[in-house]
Amino acid sequence: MEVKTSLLDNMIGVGDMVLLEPLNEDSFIENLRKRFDHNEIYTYIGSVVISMNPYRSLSIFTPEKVEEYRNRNFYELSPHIYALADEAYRSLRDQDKDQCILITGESGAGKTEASKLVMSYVAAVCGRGQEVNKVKEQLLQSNPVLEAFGNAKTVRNDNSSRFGKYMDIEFDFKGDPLGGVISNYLLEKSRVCKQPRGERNFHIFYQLLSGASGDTLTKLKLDRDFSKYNYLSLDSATVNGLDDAAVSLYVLSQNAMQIVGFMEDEVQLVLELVAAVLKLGNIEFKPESRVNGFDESRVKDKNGETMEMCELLGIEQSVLERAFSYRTVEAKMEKVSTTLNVAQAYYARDALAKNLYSRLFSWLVTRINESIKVGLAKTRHKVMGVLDIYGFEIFEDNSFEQFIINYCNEKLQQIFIELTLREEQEEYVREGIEWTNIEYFNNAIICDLIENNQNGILAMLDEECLRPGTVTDDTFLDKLNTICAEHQHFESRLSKNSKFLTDHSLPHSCFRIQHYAGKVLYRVEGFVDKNNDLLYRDLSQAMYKATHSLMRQLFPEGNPAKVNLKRPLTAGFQFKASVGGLMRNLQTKNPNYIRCIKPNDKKAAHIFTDSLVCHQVRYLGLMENVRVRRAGYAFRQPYEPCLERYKMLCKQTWPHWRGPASIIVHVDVPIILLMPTLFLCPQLFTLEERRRACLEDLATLIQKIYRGWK
Ligand code: AD9
Ligand code: MG
Repeated sequence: MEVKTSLLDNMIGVGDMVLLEPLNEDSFIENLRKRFDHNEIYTYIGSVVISMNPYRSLSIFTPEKVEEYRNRNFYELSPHIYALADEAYRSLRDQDKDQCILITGESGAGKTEASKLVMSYVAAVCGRGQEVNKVKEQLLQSNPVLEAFGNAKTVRNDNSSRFGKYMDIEFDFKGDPLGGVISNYLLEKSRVCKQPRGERNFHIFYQLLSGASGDTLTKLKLDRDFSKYNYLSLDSATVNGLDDAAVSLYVLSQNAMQIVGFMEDEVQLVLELVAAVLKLGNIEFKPESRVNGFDESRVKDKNGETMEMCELLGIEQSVLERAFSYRTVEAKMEKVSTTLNVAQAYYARDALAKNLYSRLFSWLVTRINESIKVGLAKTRHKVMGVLDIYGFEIFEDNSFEQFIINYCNEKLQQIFIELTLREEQEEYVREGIEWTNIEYFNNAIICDLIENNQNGILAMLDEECLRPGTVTDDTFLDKLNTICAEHQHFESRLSKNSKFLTDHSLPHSCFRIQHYAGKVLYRVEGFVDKNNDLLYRDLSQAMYKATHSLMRQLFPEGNPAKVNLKRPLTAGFQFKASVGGLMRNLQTKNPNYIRCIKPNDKKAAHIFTDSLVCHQVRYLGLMENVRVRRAGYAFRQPYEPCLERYKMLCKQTWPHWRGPASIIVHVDVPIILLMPTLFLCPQLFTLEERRRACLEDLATLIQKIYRGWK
């Protein structure tokens, strides 16, 4: 039988880890490897899909494949991401259950590609018609726009998402898409000014310089030569053929912007701001002779970059230059101006570039949402959420950005644990099924270490940022040392004030967290600053004076009529709040999991590194996932839909059964719920096969009757 061979075939390994015999870590990895070697990149653990990154294009994503998986049951065909997408879409359409697709895995494991495959599958199988097709196109084309502005080449991934993205796609009662809403999470804006070795700035900068026409570049006062721009790292700008593709990628993102609904003049405004960021990076400062004993700096406009930037944005050069030389603090009714020295001026310049770019990115998301949002409708929409967030990162040097990214991954792992390991076991106990608990590592303690409102790391960072007096990254670390020293997942050097012994082998100014996915050493340098995310008001006011309409819009706090003395929320606080909101949203939906695994560290096809895969299998908790699934009931359905699906197979239930579904399911039909997993697959397949045969008989009968009528 086709079904059985696809899931049980020994040559290519088993399609569902639940059926693996014997089950241990070695056989698990061996099974993944066997399948990977046979181009079978997908494997199930029950309803969870493990996806191995093939690092090459496979011919399994064709329109024919889409047709093959359409309207088929999850276990009928070989494991495929389409099967998960189909199952989620049909539950949404037919059972009115909101769905979310949770895609996790480390950087480069294939999350973004997986999210695009899910979206394109759903787009292919849901309704047709001019209006519906337009909505689909817009939803799909939002991807290249956001990738151009929010992705970059890193050492881990040539197209690494440097922002988190969650997209709710909304459907009407028939299952036709109506539109969507995108939420974005903290863009890694430090990349705008500085990139780690071997990495690049966001794609758009390179796409624009190499892809735009000479005419466009002249209008934007830009030069095609990357090396002219301080913000574009040179060592990696020409690596891996990425820039060769920049011309076509530029065209692609330009087209995508049009499809998504950007007007021509809006695209121009956006590109002017991208150009302004590059120009900002080239502004230099020189010390001015001391006035009144204070250090001062002046803009050194040796090559006319400042002037050009001011022309692009419609800002008076003297206004911008003044904003780079002074800092005004407003307190109560008083205004105090202090001069900036050269280092402070560079700091202000970079803060402006980072803010400008990240606000532009958020504006793009808002603008896309305006295009794709669903018009007013009285009925409730069905929703499918797709989450594609930056993957877990461990670098040699980890900073605030990695801390935030890894915190987010901890939260996702927590949801996975809650829903697949903890709740599943609790369900068995609730149902009165004999059950021996399966041990697993619950990362709730690490989430708490980071996010606890009283003494979590983020709360302490905020406390330090808001404390009057001299605050430095080291005073923050001191604070962490005294409070976290007892926490088993936290390691740091012994603090002066602390009586707790901690790891003396750690470098200075670092702390280490034992994350669910491994130990990560964080360097505190920049934590306070990045969390504060301050932009001197002089600069926002200067930006607000621009005649460039989008620029003004991005710096509303620069409006002198709206002086707000309240301190802006810290970056950590905002992130924690938005991740909290996201988790609450996800918990209201039926989750579908895709666990992505990276087969090697070389970004290469055909290489499967056991140790690397093993590490991911461990921290993703996949072994525990199989054990729970195996010891329990791999294929489950609530009584009613189960009865509905199979009642045709049984005289007593067909066509009507008026008693409670649970009784008939238990008693009359050899049904899934009572069967232990290992016996279950053949059982399920038999049921499915009998059902299909029954439907075929019915179809033949109808045809006969129809012919008879004719
Ligand atoms: V990160 O956390 O954003 O840095 P992702 O999103 O997990 O990471 P991504 O989807 O960007 O990784 O995949 C990395 C690269 O692997 C892609 O650019 C492709 O070159 C390659 N990849 C991933 N999945 C597939 C696939 N199904 N088929 C072919 C793939 N190539
Ligand atoms: Mg990604």
